[in-house]
Amino acid sequence: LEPVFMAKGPKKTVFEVTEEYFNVNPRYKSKAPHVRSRFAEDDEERIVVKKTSIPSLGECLELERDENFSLFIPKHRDIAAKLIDIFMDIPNVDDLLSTAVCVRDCVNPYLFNYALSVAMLHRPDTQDTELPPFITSFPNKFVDSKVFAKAREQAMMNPGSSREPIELPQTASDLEVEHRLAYFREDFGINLHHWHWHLVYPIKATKKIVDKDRRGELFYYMHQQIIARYNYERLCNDLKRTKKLDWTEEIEEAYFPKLDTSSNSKSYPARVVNQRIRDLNRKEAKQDVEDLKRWSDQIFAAIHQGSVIDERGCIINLTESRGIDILGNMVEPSILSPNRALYGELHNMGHDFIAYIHDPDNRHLESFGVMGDTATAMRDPVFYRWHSYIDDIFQEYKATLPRYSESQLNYPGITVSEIEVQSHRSPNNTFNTFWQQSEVDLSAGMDFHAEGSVLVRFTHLQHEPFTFKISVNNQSNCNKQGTCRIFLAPKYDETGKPWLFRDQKIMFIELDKFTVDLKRGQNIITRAHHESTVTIPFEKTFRKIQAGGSAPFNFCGCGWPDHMLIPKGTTEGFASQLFVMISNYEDDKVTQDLTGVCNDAGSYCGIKDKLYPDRRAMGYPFDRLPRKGVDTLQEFLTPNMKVQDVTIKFNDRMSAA
Ligand code: CUO
Repeated sequence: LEPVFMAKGPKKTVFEVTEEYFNVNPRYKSKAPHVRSRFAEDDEERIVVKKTSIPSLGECLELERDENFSLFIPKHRDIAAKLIDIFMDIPNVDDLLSTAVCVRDCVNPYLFNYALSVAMLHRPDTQDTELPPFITSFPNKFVDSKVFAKAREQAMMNPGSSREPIELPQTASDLEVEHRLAYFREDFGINLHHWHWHLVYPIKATKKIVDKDRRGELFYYMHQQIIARYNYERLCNDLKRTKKLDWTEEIEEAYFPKLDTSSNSKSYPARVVNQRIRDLNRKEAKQDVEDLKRWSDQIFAAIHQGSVIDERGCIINLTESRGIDILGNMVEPSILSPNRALYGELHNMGHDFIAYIHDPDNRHLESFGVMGDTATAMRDPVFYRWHSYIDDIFQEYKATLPRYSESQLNYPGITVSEIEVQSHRSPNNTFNTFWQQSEVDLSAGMDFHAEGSVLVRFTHLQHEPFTFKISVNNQSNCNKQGTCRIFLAPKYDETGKPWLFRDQKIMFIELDKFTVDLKRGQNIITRAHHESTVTIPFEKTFRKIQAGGSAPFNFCGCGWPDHMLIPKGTTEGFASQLFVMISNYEDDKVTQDLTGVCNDAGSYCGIKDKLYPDRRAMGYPFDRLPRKGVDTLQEFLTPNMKVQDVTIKFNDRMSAA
């Protein structure tokens, strides 16, 4: 029996079980003498599975161990919520471990990992225990299945000794233009971020776990930023922005995942070109396509009325401050939706319809495709088409809000006079990108005994280190504080024309946001890329399990990967606009104690158990239509903002990490 989570480091962990354990897990009974014989070794950590630790699992056992698990399937969510509750209710860590050992051996492994991970993120007594990166637990959800055959072969031929890294095969062909974006969609760090985000913000669990500050708004904003980033990359690759999905039409884009759903080597189903979603009639998911129309009609009606109707028939106004949060929870929806009967399951069921497009009535006995899983959904081009549709709903709502007046944007007395990007070895105002090769050890997630490491070498985008240098003049009579907001957008649209502000505003990607002290007179602010509150560093994305880990890493697993902070650009240099704004801290400030809390990537992930660290609407100042008479970015600017033309230059070379 392999360890559940290596909570105490890389020492081998064994479990002592009682007769009751075999009542729950009878399939191990025949192996009992073998299991017990391992208890004698000195250097092993021993965990006793107590009789009292065997919970009543009920419906948690209904999901077969070899099935795939999806947060978008209501039944799976219900089971997960139940298992999260079981883990949350256990009084102490020893008992949690003991129960986890027992549960692990009889429930579906993805369900187990998800529920235990959510519980460990939210239990006060497991805050210092690291979760292993999901990619090392379930590499099959990230890595081409060919790699595992090679790893097995290597392990047999070369047991225990140092092995050559296995090269991740290319999954892009020149014939399919969508493959130009494979480096983004299949990036390990991006998919890990998305999986982790949904772990931190579950759709269903106890209210205490789900009801985080501005959760619905963050669902909107984090996914809006993903779409903005994807569209940016598309323009860099000579492609148009992604088209929002019209579910009544065929989906032009195909997707072939080349992943296995589990260690039993069943492939993730593919989607060929020109498929259309159809009514679902499966045991785990029954829904008519027509329901999407019904739900979206109700949602749009609510947006235009400026209010929603809750389950008791009460009217709740979509106010300027709270409206987007209500709408986010309602469109997703999470259990915080004000009325699931009326507004339905729009976004989640959209994932399901697409995920089952190849077998909507289960006649072929096929499981769901990558869109059914938050760890894999971002690999598929249709993810961005579906989320563009979802984002359009939020943009429709944002267009109903009062526009920011000049006084809501300006910071009197504060002028941003100059901004500059300083990179090593290149002219100022240039971001440099290139390919980099890195390695990750996936031995922990192998289903065979992989003594030693199983290194996989993969290629990812990377940018040169850079620093922002921002000159700010404080002409007021006092020292001041401000929030420095840094965004980047393409300078031209796909036809090469300058943008209208109303279109460019949703193309801005956030690069950083931080508080600054401004003394009277001239101030120079310098800020390095690795300080960004959008990202987590490469090492954290792929962090190793440290012996006796003490830092509260769990929440920090959420964050855009630093290596994808800057879009790819082009070899000639991709014209972009860097935007910097200093807003009045008095209007942004959120007073709370953040000592000892991980707040690496607050912009897209929030801060655990704390308020979102910025009082403004997420995406401010680009989240609303501009004031009357403003058609261009230049016209939008107030003295506390500045735009600088910059270039993103891609160097088509390969560098080792
Ligand atoms: Cu993150 Cu649709 O919500 O994938």
